[in-house]
Amino acid sequence: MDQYDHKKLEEKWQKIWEEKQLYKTDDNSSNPKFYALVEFPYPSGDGLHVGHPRPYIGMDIIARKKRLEGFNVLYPIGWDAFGLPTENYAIKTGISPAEVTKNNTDNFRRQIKLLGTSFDWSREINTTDPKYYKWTQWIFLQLYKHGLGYKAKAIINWCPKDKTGLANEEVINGKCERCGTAVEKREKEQWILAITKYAERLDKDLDTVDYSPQIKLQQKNWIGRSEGAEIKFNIEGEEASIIVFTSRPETIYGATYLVLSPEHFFVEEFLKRETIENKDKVNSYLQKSKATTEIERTSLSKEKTGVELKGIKAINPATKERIPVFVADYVLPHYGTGAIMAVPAHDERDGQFAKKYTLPTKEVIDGSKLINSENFSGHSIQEVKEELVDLVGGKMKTTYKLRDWIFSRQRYWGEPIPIIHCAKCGTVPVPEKDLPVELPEVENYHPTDSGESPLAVISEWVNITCPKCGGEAKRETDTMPNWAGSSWYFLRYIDPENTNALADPEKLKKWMPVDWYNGGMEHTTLHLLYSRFWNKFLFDIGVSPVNEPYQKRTSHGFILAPDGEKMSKSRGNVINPDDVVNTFGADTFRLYEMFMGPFDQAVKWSTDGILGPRRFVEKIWKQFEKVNTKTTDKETKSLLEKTIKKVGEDIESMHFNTAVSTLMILGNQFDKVSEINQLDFERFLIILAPFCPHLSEELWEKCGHSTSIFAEKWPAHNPQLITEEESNIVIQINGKMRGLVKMSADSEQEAVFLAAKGLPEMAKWLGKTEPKKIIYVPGRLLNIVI
Ligand code: ANZ
Ligand code: ZN
Repeated sequence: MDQYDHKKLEEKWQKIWEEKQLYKTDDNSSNPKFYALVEFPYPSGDGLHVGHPRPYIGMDIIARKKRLEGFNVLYPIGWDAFGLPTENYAIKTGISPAEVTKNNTDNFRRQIKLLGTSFDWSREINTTDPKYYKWTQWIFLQLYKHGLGYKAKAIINWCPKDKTGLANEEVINGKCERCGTAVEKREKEQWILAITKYAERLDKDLDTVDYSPQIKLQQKNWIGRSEGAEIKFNIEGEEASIIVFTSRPETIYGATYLVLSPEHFFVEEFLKRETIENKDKVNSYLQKSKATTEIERTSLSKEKTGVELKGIKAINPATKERIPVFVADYVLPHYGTGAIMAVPAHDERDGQFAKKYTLPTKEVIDGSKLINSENFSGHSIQEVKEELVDLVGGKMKTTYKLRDWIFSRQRYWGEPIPIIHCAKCGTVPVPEKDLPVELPEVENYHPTDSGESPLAVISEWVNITCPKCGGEAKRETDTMPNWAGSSWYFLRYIDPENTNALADPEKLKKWMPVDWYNGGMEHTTLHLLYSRFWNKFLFDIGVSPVNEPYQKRTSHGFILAPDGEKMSKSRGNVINPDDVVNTFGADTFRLYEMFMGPFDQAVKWSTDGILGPRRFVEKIWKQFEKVNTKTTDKETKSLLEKTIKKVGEDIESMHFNTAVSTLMILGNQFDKVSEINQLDFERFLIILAPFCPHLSEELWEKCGHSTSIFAEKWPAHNPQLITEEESNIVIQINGKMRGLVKMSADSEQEAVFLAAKGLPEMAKWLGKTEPKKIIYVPGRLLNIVI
């Protein structure tokens, strides 16, 4: 037999698969559908590193198994190609981002193909392609027309170096995630999407999907649903009042002071007054708190600061007591009403604050009962909560932490927002027939010095006639954030060439929802939330056929560099998959990536670690010489059945590492025997095929087949041939030991009872009467009560 030559063999099969279009999805197949999705990559100039393929290989294994099980599988890929790195490169070099993107995607495509992945490349999409972003713009227009897109002044994080607004998650410890410059706050007119209108559904509908518990929790925390009440506190001797939001209205008898956020409108009102004792102190406090980040403000460990608004008192509507009013930055402007009733006995932050400023603390809750609360004392919280809110004239209210989505950037490399500003007609949407609004060529990709997109200086692009009145008008020059294109891409894969609609409704109905979506841990908050929001909106307007886009969502861990750090060009610790595949082959690479550790956890790359998988592949290659028509011995046969069962289960639960080790154990067993029956070996090849598709195809061919192994059926295991570890199970009658049966430790109660009945010494107890009760300790003891 030939030497194992991974290069020859992998090139051969990749060519055959491409020629036969083996992974091209047939929309007309009547087999049950399975839509497998991975997060499409951002094609950076650095190319793929070995961390990128981990999710592609994992989902590839699932997709291949599903095909073997008879599903019609859709497994697509494309490019999420708008974004800053390409743009910054264009600013530096003057090369257009479109050209850079083309080169980068060519390189990524070549690399991904080398790995023997089973993507349907005929459906490849690119978010920067005008044929694609036409529909991103179209969705924006629908949002706008339904009142969910609006322009407003917003405080944004501003990077003075990149000259761009940053999303909160792009600010790391107060610095720009990309360039490390200290981030400033700026007020700017921004396009905003009203995602908060969907907060309730985004929270509640998590009950209808199969996401890992951790991902659900992340979504829930980000949405931040909180049930509570809004309660009005009057200011003594004035018309003015302050409304607070509390999640613990039952503690109102312990509310000994109020706190306003520095941004609260009443603070400004207050400072307008003629006579204020401590105006300067309040003013200087407001100045100081402006410089503090939100994270510092909410941190429990940070010392609480604040200042009293001297000269006014609020009235606690329950106790009727006069209580002081403070401004303190631990209260945030955009949550609840931006004002709280402080209950130092039961809220930690209030407690710290009260201690520092020696404010009264009053306990009003003991366990789940109220105390020191007049008529309500002695009652349980649940009993009186709503009645109490009623009594003080408040109302029950559900609040969300989620904020509306700031949707503009003042940059070049993004989808132009399809809006026209007319002096006479105001804001006019670009007519749908004029979509896409294409990005024009520019000389210079740098934002203007006043912080506008470079589009703003191309007068022949900006100046346009108003589609409504024909008068002079200007185009919007803001572009969309890089979250836009990925908020609906799963719909486009279903019908990527469609020019009349974002996708054909019949095809959407056939393929949606995505059956299984796997992606990075870092995208399980925002991307997941944004795309669920867009899909829900599209569902509401009759475009998407489903309320939730993803039936199942899992995530994978990063692959770290051998030094334990994140791989990055600047650290010089990147491992390029091209080199690994060149030396060891794609099959070995795939096996190693799945074998190196639990799929959902971070693992370090180790070039030594890949030797084991390589030896396994070579071993299997040689074992073909033992294949013949004789019967496989009992022990090997039993292990094969076990392996088929375990590998199937492990793939379904993404326990790829234990699936690989199970395959390796079988490989060792094959080594010990002198012959393997061909049919048994073929069943083994089929379960190996999702992991090592090239090797399996080649050996399958050597077994005499002329069609692809992927046209086969996933084998069923034979449970009767699985000999488990046997154990002695004690049989008791009414608690006394009367016999022993030797059986598999995972036998069911029914089987053990039957075996016990078969023991001759049991006849006198179990002969005629039915037992009253049977108690079974699996694998150890069966107590029959008669
Ligand atoms: C009285 C109280 C007593 C509170 C108690 C808590 C415990 P969650 O549950 O996260 O929704 N709060 C309200 N608005 C705030 C704001 N803008 N900035 C900072 N804190 C604010 O939190 C709701 C609780 O957080 C509210 O209930 C309020 O304090 C505080 F034993 O009111 B509570
Ligand atoms: Zn007009």
